[in-house]
Amino acid sequence: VNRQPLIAGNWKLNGSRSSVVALAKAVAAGVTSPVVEVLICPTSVHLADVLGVVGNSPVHLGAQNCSDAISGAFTGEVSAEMLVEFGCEYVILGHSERRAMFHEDSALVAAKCLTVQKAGLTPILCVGETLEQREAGQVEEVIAGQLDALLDAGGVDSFRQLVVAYEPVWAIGTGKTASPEEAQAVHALIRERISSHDAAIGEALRVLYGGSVKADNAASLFSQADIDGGLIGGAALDAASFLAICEAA
Ligand code: G2H
Repeated sequence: VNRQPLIAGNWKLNGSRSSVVALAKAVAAGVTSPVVEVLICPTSVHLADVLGVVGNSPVHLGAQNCSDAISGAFTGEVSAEMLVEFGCEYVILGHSERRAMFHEDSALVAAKCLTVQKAGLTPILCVGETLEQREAGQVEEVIAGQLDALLDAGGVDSFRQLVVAYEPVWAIGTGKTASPEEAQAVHALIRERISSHDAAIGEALRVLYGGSVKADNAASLFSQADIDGGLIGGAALDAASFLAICEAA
């Protein structure tokens, strides 16, 4: 199977209207390769401005979170249909920051995945273990639990229109990166878990690596057999670094 590499910029809680427009312009101007799919995910309030820049470019647009509800009395939430209306094709769900700071559990993240898929969005489902869990030898168990929540809720078919991002929590924003071999081992586990339910879906599933990916470590990560691109935080806020990472994919 030929899986198209995906490089996704997770801009997190950063930027002003003018700075995100400038960043989006620089990214759009620098994307030349049709081989790599390039995605940027600004905050929801910046989507309209960024859509104005990338709407007619090869750069795809995504959001960082979404409600599991369709509409109604859910103060402060943003719905999948709203994201679609603002040009989003993807939405990051279950990022470790949301799991840790906003108390999202795997059942809620699974519900969100199913809701956004119904609206036509592709979830980027984030999974990953903490340092404590790694040191306790629980990597496989933790990742399996995070994947199984969606397998239980939606079956293996819910992995057809979905991307998984493996983000070891200890590597996020810390400057520590999993070695290419460490990451590959977990990516292979993830693919295997889905393949055991449906070989074709597992084979087609794109699994991104995230956690302190930089221009100088990207190529060695992306050269691994089961690493199909990256979810990029800090380095995505600098157009030159982000474009260099896209080139490495
Ligand atoms: C992990 C990643 C992007 P960073 O959160 O999702 O951020 O590259 O800054 O570690």
